[in-house]
Amino acid sequence: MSTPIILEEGLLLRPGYFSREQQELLLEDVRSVVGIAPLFVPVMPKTGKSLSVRMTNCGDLGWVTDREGGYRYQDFHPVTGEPWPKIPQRLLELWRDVSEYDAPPQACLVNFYEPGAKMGLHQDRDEKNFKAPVVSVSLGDACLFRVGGLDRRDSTRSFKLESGDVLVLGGKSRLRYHGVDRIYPGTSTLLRHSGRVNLTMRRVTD
Ligand code: MD3
Ligand code: FE
Repeated sequence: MSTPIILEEGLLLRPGYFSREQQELLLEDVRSVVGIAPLFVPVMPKTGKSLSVRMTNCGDLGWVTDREGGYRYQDFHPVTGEPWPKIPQRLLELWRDVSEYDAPPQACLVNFYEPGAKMGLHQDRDEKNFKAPVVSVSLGDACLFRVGGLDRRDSTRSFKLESGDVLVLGGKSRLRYHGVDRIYPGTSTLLRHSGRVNLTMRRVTD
């Protein structure tokens, strides 16, 4: 199952990597993570504007943002103050299968998109390690994903990401601009309501 498709140099799509049954098990994993580390509303540095996604993390480190502290990784939940839960085994196995990186992921960001939520074009550069790839899993409703180049002004291409799809962003693509333009509500029956969950695993240090 799942023929890798090279979308750009270093940007690999594995459509339907996870079967429906595996997606359901992954979603149970996500629900137990959210039970320990509740979703929070991330807020942009300086402006204090809320992002439209809600998020949480698992792993040794989690990505957080607020008005005062800005974008960063920290080892505790910003609301509960508790350490993040462990990364579920199934996701560690995915990383081992597709990352071609020796060490396990340190951070797994969980983004939850309601219909209408989006993520503006940005680069992922809050990590110290750009040699390790980013591995991402989509669950629930499909989305329109956009990827550009290393300069914000570079041209972009758009792709649909569906439930069970895996993206591997490595090499030159690790620092490409990317974002999520829209969610297509009602395109998946995986979640109880409409919406999309994205899981993104990363190395933060070397
Ligand atoms: C392409 N998340 O959390 S995941 C993020 O669907 C983020 O929630 C989006 O962008 C989401 O930072 C996209 C796929 C992804 C992640 C990192 C990338 C694509 C990428 C880095 C470089 C190029
Ligand atoms: Fe990103």
